[in-house]
Amino acid sequence: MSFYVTTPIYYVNAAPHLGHAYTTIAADVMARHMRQRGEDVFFLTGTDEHGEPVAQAAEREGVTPQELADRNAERFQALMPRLEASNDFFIRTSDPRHEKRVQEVLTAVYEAGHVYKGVYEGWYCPRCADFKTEAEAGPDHTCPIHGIPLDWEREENWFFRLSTFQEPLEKLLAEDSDFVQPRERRNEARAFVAQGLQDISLTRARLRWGIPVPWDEGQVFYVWFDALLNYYTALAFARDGHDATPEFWPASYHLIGKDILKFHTIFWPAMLMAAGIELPEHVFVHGFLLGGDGRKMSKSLGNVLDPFQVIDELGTDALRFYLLRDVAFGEDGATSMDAVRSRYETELANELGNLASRTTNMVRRYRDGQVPEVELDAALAADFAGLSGRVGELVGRASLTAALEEIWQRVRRLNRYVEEQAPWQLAKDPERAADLDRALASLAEGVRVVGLHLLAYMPSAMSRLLEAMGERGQELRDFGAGGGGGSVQQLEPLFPKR
Ligand code: ME8
Repeated sequence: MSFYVTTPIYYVNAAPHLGHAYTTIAADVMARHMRQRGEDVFFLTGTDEHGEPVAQAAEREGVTPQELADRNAERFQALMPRLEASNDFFIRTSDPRHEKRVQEVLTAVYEAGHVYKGVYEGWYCPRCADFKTEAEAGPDHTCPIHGIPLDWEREENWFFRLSTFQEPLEKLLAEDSDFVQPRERRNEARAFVAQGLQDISLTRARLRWGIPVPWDEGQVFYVWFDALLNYYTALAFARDGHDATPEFWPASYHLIGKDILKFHTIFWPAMLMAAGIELPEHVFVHGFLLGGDGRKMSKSLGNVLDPFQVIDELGTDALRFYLLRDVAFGEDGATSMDAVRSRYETELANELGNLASRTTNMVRRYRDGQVPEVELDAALAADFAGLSGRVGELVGRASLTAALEEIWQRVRRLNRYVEEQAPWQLAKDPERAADLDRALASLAEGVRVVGLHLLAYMPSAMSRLLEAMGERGQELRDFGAGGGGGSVQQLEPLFPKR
């Protein structure tokens, strides 16, 4: 089976920030988890380089749009290894291979009769690159997202007949559909369609920084269609020497923030229908990370959590864990350095870190590093029953916080098990050697299973743990399915106290 997951492609008009790291980490957890399940995975991220947001930022900085794109795309590319993102490709929309394919797809849409020439007149936000309806515009015709005055635009350009997809979209977003998740977001998309869809601009006449329209060279494509198509075009050239589209299209999951819901849940499927291309399976819309004060993150408010500070101080695993643990994936949530430090100490260092070091230390001290090959504790096994199926089901529908909670309950269970069994007491009594064997073997097995399930969330620390625990493979498995035995090595603290 194949699994194809994407992040939005990020605008190169600004430097990478926590919001970008967030969606990337979430997609990475899904990709890594699916690889552990033996799926053939493709994970795509990249940068959105055309359109007004970039052209205007370049002008402000006195450089060409391509120079700005090159400079900032590099910063986004450099972000990926720092997050331990295992993306299979990084697409840049100024890549000529993308441009050519966008022209091909949109020409097919034009030839199929879904495009006509008209005059656009209305409000436009150059930072969103979005045409706003009266209902969407903020007070005094300002952008509800950026707060800047909207521009009144009037230009002749080519229109996409979005209105003809009213019914197919209603069907796509119907009550029983899971195309858009979570359900509240699906309802938001439905409400937008229910207002009645209007045709939208497919091209821009005044802008130069974009992909030329093949049938009207004076115009460029509206940046959103150029950008959305990245999910499809990339597959054609991401793998050297062959077109991976047949293997991976349709995409399994597009992960996006709620700011770009309209584009992904309405414009995108309509455009694909017009082009005769199969629709992606799911769009998962996550919430917004907010400042520590619960307000929108903003540099001027000084409430922005800096992902690089977290990485430098506590490591990438801590950042990844924190973001998916502290804010329920799908909802909005406040973030702060204090909250990261607190999760690090209470959960990573005290709960997981201590469990790992106690387990390795005890197997080494009492059994010379050899995990006894004996029957495992039935009560503990019962508390682990069905874990991998449950976690798989949750991660499979992007419920990443709920899946992490399932795993964490087992971390806590293992800590209680250590206290209940008190192996240090058993070790004093030679007659209880069999009990000690069973306790140590069960504990080692529990730690291995927990480590395997946490590997997608914290790849570095969990690889170290699994290696020290003598776990050979990375496939997800249930408690007791690993064969047991094996040897355990010394483990440096996974999450050292700071
Ligand atoms: O919109 N909380 O790019 P962009 C959570 N180029 N996620 C956040 C966030 C926050 N505070 N801020 C940003 C664009 N994000 C277009 C996309 S896709 C075909 C084109 C994340 O650089 C979230 O995923 O503004 C959001 O949707 C995305 O960054 C917007 O990134």
